Amino acid sequence: MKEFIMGKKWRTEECFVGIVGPSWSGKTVLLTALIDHLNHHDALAFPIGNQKHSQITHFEDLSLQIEQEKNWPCFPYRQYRDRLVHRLWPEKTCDRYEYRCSFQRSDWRHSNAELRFYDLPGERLNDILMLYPQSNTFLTWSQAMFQRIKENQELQIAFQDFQLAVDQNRPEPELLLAYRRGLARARLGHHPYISPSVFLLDTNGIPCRGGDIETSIENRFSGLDENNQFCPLPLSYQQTNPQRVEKFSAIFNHYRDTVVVPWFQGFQKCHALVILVDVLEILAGGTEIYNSWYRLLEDLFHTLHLRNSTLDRAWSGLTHLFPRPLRPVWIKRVAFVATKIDRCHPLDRGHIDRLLQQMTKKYQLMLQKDGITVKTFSVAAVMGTQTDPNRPNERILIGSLRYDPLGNLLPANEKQFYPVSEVPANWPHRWQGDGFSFPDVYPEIPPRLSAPPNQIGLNELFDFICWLTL
Ligand SMILES: Nc1nc2c(ncn2[C@@H]2O[C@H](COP(=O)(O)OP(=O)(O)OP(=O)(O)O)[C@@H](O)[C@H]2O)c(=O)[nH]1
Ligand SMILES: [Mg+2]
Repeated sequence: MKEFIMGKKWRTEECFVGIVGPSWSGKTVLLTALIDHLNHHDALAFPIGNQKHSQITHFEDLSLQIEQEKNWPCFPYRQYRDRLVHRLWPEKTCDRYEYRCSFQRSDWRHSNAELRFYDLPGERLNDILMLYPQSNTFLTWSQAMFQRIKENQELQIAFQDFQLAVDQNRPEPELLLAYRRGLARARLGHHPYISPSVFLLDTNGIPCRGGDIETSIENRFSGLDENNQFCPLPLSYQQTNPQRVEKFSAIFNHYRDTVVVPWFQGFQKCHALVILVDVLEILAGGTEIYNSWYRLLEDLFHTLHLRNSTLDRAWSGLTHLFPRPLRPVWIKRVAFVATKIDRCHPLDRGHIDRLLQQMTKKYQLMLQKDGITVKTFSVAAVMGTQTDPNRPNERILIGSLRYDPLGNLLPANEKQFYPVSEVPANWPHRWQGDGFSFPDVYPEIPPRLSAPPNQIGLNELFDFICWLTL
């Protein structure tokens, strides 16, 4: 009885966490590794709390609750962990997912914690303009899309046939085909704003494949299906072709409400946002890729409702007075996270945080001004590399490379020594991606179920998002 009373926690600290980032930024791997560490907590491998020796106990997977609610599908953590054991990264995410768990912390005397995580396919971020109040109708979205194309030389080239088809008021099938070809060119050039994002990943989870334009557009639609496609149209169309505008508006509204709004609503309920920035991928991509990520961050902050008034702040102290379902929720913490830092040499890992700081400074200041706590982290959720103990000062790593120099997939073979680039201390003003190389490697995790993967920085990120009462 005494034990029962001593072990009883009187309050539940809830924290809903949205993990956001473009496709391939490392969201699913990060969440899989984090859950594994919480589930099998070892204070030495995953030090948390002020003294860095707090312990997580009474971990409970609450997937059953999610299944019963039938709202979001449940994040398949165990399946992803098993893939990692077999040296396969998790599959790319094709649906939205939720994971829910509860646990106690030895440094929390009176509360236990309930955490909910939300993971999405990164492609859906491309539709973010559809949520922004200034571009959430068909005509305003169209205007915003044309503006984005106008501002970027490469996009202008990608969409020049489409622009011509619009100017010549071509029939609808020609217009849609020209737009799909533009989307395919933008995809091959790794540009964002491939919207509607179902062109890249349809609602059945089938991704766009193909290394050339014609294969990329095969069986791909600029909308939910062949009969429900739309493309941006200029304002002048309202006078010259009102029926087409009306038709596309109806299709756009349906798409926005069924594909885009539901994920947004999930994120709107979050207390913390984890925004992933693949700094090494950006370095290896060049200035264009940096600019795309930068614009995406801008759009994200324009769209999400953040706590931004004195009244909001006053409310935040009173939320515990409300019954749980009625508690007001807003984002209180934002973590900017550079991922996959095991792909560069330990000598340079300090520079990654510096680059992340430089890239996100504007948004950090904006968030802090709104009373939101912000921090940057450099994380390797699952280590795939080691350093050469005999050459600690040379930029040589040991790992099992996934691709040969021609881009052909290699089997998960023996490890090899390979060179990596030096990470600069500051972002260059202009650079070509081919000057940097941080090769993709196969993952390494212990097959034993209670042994989570080696990580860097994930524990600090967890402490930041979990420390709700501050
Ligand atoms: N070395 C290393 N590679 C990683 C790590 N995390 C992710 N990766 C690599 O990045 C790829 C994408 O990771 P995911 O977690 O699937 O990316 P995502 O953001 O969920 O992507 P979508 O599901 O497409 O939105 C993986 O297949 C790995 O190749 C990491 O911690 N270390
Ligand atoms: Mg994913």
